[in-house]
This record gives sequence, structure tokens and C-alpha cells, in this order.
Amino acid sequence: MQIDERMITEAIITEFHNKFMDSLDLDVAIVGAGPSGLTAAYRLARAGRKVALFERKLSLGGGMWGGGMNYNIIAVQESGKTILEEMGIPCKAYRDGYFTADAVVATTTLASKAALAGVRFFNCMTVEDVAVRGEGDQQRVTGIVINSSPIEMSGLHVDPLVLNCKYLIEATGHPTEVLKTLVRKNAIKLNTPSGGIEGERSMWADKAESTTVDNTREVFPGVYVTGMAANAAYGAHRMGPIFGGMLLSGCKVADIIDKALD
Ligand code: 48F
Repeated sequence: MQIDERMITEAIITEFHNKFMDSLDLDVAIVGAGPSGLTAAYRLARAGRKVALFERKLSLGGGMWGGGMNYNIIAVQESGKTILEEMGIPCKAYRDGYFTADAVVATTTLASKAALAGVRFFNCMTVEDVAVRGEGDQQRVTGIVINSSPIEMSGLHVDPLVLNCKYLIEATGHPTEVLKTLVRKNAIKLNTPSGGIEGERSMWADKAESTTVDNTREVFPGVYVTGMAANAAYGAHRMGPIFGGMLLSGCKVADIIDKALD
């Protein structure tokens, strides 16, 4: 067979077009492909939901690749180990209930499981805004506004595109970018004590691991927070390179939304 570059171009454009067209009305749009977003995406796709994940960077995995300070090993506790092992990620017992996993194996396996389960991935794609519909306390997020990351990074004045979603998962980690935009642009109150973003507190792994899961909930109609974004939204601590809370939070948000979609 003689390789025809035009055919390669046609195949790529056609298949991407098909994927994009098939993602215009989503059950769930997830912003951020860190451990919490990937776990949620995997579980929702496995449950048969139409889910797409939007990640600003070229690579998936967020902060999981680098373990702690780029020593690329992650730590988990028993509950996190169970989730990793369910996905076929080997864990080693360290001692006293602490386990480790290779950060690269964990990241690539999680991303691969999610992709094979049917998650539509849009990497190098930045969510720059949301669509809000309704008035007063009937307001709800109904869509996401996306732009190509190179366009965003170069500061070109190019308008974005919009996709509909029944639910949006804010999984952007420490910066809580989606929530910040939602609060800045709209006269709304979040379901937080102050009605705004409470902000992340300093390192306290023991507390933060459980609050990440407790804070995983609907923060505004149509929007759920997961992972580090959940702690930042509700004013809880960070936890550093222990990842059980991220995985459990991803599972929790997926299970809540899966039920809500029924
Ligand atoms: O930060 P990140 O890994 O979020 P996470 O799932 O996990 C946190 C841990 O990695 C670690 C920790 C404890 O264990 O504290 O930090 O909560 O992944 C967030 C992803 O969101 C992407 C960003 O590039 C990263 O990969 N992201 C952020 N803003 C946007 C975005 C945006 N506006 N559009 C698309 N992607």
C-alpha cells in the first residue's frame, strides 16, 4: 500500500469530527484529568454514561505522575490500595497500613482504563467558561465553554465552542478554575458556608484525606466538585502525595451522578 498523506488527513478529520459531534450533548463533562477526574470518568463510562473529559495539558494524569517532589512513587492507605488494585495497578505494602505504587504505572493504567471504558478524551483543550441558564435560585450550569489550549496560551482572540452537559464535574485540583469563573461571572451563591470559594488550607494529610471525600458534593446546581477542588471549595486542607482521598472522591462523585442520572 502506498501511503497517501491526504487520506491520513481525511481519516483524522472525519474521526475527530465524529467524536466531537457525538459529544455535543453529554451526560457528564469532567474538567481536569488528574486522579480524581480520571477515576470519576472511568466509573461513569463503565456505568454506560456518555462522559467526556477535558484536559488543558497534552498529557493526562494531573499531579499524579510526579509522586512527591518528582520522586515518582505515590502513597496510599488501605482504602486507596483497594481501588488501585481493582484497576490492576500493583501496590506494595510499605508498613503500618501504608502502601506505595509506581506513579507512572498508576497514571497510565488509570488513563487507559478510562479510555477503554469509553470516556471521550479531549486533551489540550481548556474549559474557559460555563453556560448558566435560569434566573435566581433556578439557575443551573448546563454546558461548558471550551477552547484549544494553544489558542488560550498564545492569547489569540479566538472565540470558543460550547457543549451541553447534564452534569459538570469540577476536577481542576488546587486552582478550582471552573468554580472561580462561575463565581466571578455570575451573581450566584455556591453551596458553601460563605456562598463563595472558601479556599485551600495548608498541609494536614490526616484531616484532608477524609475531608476530600466529605466535600465531594454538588456545589451549585449541575456542578459537583471532586479531588483537591472539593477541599479548596470548602476550605479544607491539602494532603500532598497520598492519593487515596483523590481516588475515593472520584468514586463518590461518579456514584452520586450515576444515581442522579437515573
Ligand atoms: O491537580 P490534579 O492532579 O487534580 P486532582 O485530581 O488531584 C490532586 C493531586 O494530583 C495532588 C494532591 C493530592 O493527592 O494534592 O495535587 O484533584 O489535576 C487537575 C487537572 O486539571 C487540569 C490540569 O491541567 C490538571 O491536569 N485543568 C486545570 N484547569 C483546567 C484544566 C481547565 N480550565 N480546563 C481543562 N483542564
